Amino acid sequence: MESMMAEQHSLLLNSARLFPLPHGMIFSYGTAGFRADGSKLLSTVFRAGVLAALRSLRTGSTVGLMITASHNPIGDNGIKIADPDGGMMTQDWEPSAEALANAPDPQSFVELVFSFAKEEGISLGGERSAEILLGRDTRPTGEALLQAAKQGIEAIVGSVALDMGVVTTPQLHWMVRRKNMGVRTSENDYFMQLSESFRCLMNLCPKGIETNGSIDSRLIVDGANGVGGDKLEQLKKLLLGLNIQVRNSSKHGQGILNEGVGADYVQKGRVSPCCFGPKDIGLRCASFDGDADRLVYFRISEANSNSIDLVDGDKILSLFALFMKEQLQILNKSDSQGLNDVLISRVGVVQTAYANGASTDYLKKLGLEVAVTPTGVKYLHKKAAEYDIGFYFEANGHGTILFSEDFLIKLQGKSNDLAFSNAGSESHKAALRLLAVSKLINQAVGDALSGLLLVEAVLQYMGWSLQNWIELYDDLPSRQLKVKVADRSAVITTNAETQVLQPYGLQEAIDFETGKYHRGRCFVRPSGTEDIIRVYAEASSQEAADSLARSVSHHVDRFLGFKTPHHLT
Ligand code: G16
Repeated sequence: MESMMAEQHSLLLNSARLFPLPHGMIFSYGTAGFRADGSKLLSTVFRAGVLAALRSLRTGSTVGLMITASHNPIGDNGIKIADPDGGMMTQDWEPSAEALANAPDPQSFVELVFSFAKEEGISLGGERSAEILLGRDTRPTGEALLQAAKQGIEAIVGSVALDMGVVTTPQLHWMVRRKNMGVRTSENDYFMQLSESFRCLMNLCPKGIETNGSIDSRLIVDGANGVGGDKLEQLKKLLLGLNIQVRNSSKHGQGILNEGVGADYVQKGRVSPCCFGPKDIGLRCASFDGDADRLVYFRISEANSNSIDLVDGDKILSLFALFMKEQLQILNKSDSQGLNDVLISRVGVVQTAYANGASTDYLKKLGLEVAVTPTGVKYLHKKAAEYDIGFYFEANGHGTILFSEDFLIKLQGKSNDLAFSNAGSESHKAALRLLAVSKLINQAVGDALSGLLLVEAVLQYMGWSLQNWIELYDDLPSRQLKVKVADRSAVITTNAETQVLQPYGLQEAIDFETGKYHRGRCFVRPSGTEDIIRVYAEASSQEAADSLARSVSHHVDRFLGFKTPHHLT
């Protein structure tokens, strides 16, 4: 045993020496893992590899490591860690992840690893084995970082890294979840599951609507010059009933990842991405981010081809909520006539402070419980998992629908009963639709590919054009700004990030400005993925929202001593 420990110690120390901490850098575990200039991340990714191996040993299950900086510029990179259920790594481990990433030298890193393993009851030295699925997006620093992650994993005796190649973040999370369920995990399995459940939903569309020609089957998708466009090119070959054209896919090789393209650019700036213009007026368009875990829709505006009508995560959520509620009603209506047992379900929606006030009003009018969490999938996902059916979406396009295991078992049972007693009835079809949604929409994390297919299937079911969807409710005018500051950690917030605690006095200034505007709402928070403070403002007119955002940005400048001008994004 002692010699095994000694072997483990020296393997870890020798490997850690190959990845020294860059001078003067401090790494923080942000909204979605570590993120920084890709050339500075070798030690962080190596250490995250070690951490992932420890997580796998601790849970006795496969975990995942995704090398990506998602919506950030191409020069950045980062790492997201997936827990055995496919969700983000448990928040309990974040402080240790940060401590390991910042250990000043190899020796202290190794000491920390051993003491953390002891605290967590993990026995090092080869008694158990760990398995980690690795993936990366298309960034140029990805391959070198992936090798660093592998070396980190292999520095824990008995650990195995399986390289899944260039994948979207949601694909990797999906693979981890499936692996731990003991079912097939290949990319082909992923494509098959999506295409088959999509086909099933399309086949369950009411007859007549399917063929009435009111819905344009054309859809143009901006792939952010990243991995998502490439994967959609593959997936679309398996899809019937959709005419998808992919632009800005990394394989086309012309544009730069996330530069003037992608969901973040489109949603924050409310502008069309590169390669979209007047020729696309009136067409249904969608945009992914760099690792395809965000989805927004848009339409080139008729009045000005540089501006767009945006359909953001809030409206995707509202469309899904409306559809799902209708299916549950159909199902339970037959029950109230005494045909079957009522399928009790606790349905809830989770949003963040960025949710447009009009969307929250709409969801509440649908009779849904709406919860608010801080920004970050890790918070929203956890909350949504408390419901039988939990919807979560951030306005920026991150989101999914979670089904509890218990509910799915009951739903399957009910569908089987109906197939026997009332096959082909509306309630039977509603049960089948709900089951198909649970297979189509990624249960591990928000997924632009599966989200897009569900949007398309729901629009088809409703017989809705993009215009019908846009008219679901009118967004309150809003504006988001970024303010560069010397130290973003100086801003501390509370109440799901809607109130500033520090610096003292900033909240009073925000309240004062907000009070000047009809239906004014404004908050500021430090980004956990970029070195900036984000400012969000909402008001009854666009001019008022812009003006509120600007004046609050000036206060942020004033309080945090920033010298260069902030800019609209
Ligand atoms: C990540 C998180 C999202 C969050 C976004 C922005 O997205 O997964 O939940 O909304 O960062 O966070 P922040 O405002 O703190 O910068 P992504 O797409 O960049 O991985």
